[in-house]
Amino acid sequence: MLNIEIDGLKLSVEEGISILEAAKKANIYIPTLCYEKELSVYGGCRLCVVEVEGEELLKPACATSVEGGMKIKTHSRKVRKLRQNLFELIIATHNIDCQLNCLTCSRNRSCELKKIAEDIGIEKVRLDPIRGGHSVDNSSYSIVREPDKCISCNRCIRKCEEIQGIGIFTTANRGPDTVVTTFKDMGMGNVECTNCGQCILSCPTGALHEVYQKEKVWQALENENKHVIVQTAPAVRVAISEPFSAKAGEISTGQLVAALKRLGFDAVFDTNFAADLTIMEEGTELINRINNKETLPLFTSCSPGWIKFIEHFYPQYLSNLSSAKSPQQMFGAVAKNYYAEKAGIDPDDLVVVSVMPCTAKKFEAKRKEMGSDVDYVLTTRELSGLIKAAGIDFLNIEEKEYDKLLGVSSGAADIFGSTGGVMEAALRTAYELITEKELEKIDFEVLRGDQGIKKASVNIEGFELKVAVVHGLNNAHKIMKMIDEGEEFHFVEFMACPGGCLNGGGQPISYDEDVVEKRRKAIYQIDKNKKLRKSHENPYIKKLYEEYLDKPGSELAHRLLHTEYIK
Ligand code: HC1
Repeated sequence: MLNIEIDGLKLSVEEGISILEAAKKANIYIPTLCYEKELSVYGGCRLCVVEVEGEELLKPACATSVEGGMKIKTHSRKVRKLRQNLFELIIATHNIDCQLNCLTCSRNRSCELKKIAEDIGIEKVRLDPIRGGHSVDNSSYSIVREPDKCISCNRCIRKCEEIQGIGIFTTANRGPDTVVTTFKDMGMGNVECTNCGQCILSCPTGALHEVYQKEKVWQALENENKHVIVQTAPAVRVAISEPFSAKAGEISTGQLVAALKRLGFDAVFDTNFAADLTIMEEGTELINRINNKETLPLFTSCSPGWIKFIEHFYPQYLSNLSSAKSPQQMFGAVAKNYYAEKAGIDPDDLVVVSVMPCTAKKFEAKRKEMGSDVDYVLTTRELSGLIKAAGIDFLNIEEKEYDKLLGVSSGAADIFGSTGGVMEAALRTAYELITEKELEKIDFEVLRGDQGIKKASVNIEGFELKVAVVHGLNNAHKIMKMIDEGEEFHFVEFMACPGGCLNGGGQPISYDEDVVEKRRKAIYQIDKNKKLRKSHENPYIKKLYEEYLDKPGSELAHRLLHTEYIK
């Protein structure tokens, strides 16, 4: 341990950590725009400069390691002046129109520039803008890029490369003309982007945001000739209250349903119902593949970012993907067929809206393999905008329950929202379907938590089922290498986003570093609180098979609920 002093506080800190980390441990705030805990240190914005006694030049706190005896000042006059000057330069290379267009910017409530301007006491920006005029990149179904709002903090570049193992972003030009772009400026829709939206979560400004479908949903709700229904993904219920100033990890299922009803949806259903259905179809596929000695390992197919990733980088493994559509798309197919028939609605008059924590779901709904079963996809963030626009007091609204037919789900479906959840849900069902015995311990702790690759072996009547759980696409590269080198698995769960959908690119932007862990705890709590915890015990799933689909893997189930991905 090293003894240092920060702002007069005597501290004992570990060797090798940065001044920024040491200050953080002592609850001393140092502003920064380019630093992000899980990314490599870039040291580009320089806002974290501090004064170290005996050194003439100020030091970037993120890129300077602590040394024994250091005496550091984080907000001396010299530091404050330089920070303000640096900030003005950053603002000048940011589209200055943000002074005019702030009201309409996607990040007007969560802009890090605005926060830092206040934190460091900026009263006036004295410099004229140095650049602007880059066109908006609208080439993607999921993500919009507005280069004039980019401050070249490099976080999206590092996130995409280091965490997701892809690297679609690069910088072009030099000096004040530096701009973040894609290969040959081709646009995000034309490069190997998986639409995961992790870059949006890292962007400190409004330079990256989802493709909005809010207006289309308002129009559908206002059209009296349309019957508009909505489904909500597992991870939305533990994050939707955050934009209403609730702390992270609140369970808001009842408020979510009530707000959607107040917005005017004709029925409020749950993607979780379709998650239970996915388990029935995917579980059956796994059992068949093992029994018939077909292609293994089976890969889960519900994360559309992962699907795009395997299409781009490992097309030779496409036949390993489960043919089961994702719960979002299964819901759409069941709604446009079974629900429409039961409710006596012409499918052409039925509008299916999804609320997803995910930007890639917008792309998934537009894939030609999916038909037009899901009409519009809103992110959790977009839905919070609709609720605010409707003047709903979200935190105090009286809770409501999902509509029954496609709204009842098991706890196994809830945990789909976390990495490891799909596998745990599948094992709860597969074990009981194969053995016809009750699974005594239904919590598979070994599959939970945020380790990048988790492996387990489950004994099912003498058969050792080897499974793995992977999240974050850089980890997907790693396990694909392990599989290439001959490591044996029967079933692998992949989620594109680190942490799973809880941390999807469409979730509220949070400054709480533990936000994913808090959301995860909440989602496992929902599962624990439920009586119904296994997909195959869901009475409405049984009813769907009895009344309509016949049995898992039936001809009709295949026509509606399965697909094929061809490169
Ligand atoms: Fe997900 Fe899924 S869990 S992919 O992460 O399988 O988005 O929440 O909706 O479809 O159910 C996302 C979450 C979600 C699907 C389910």
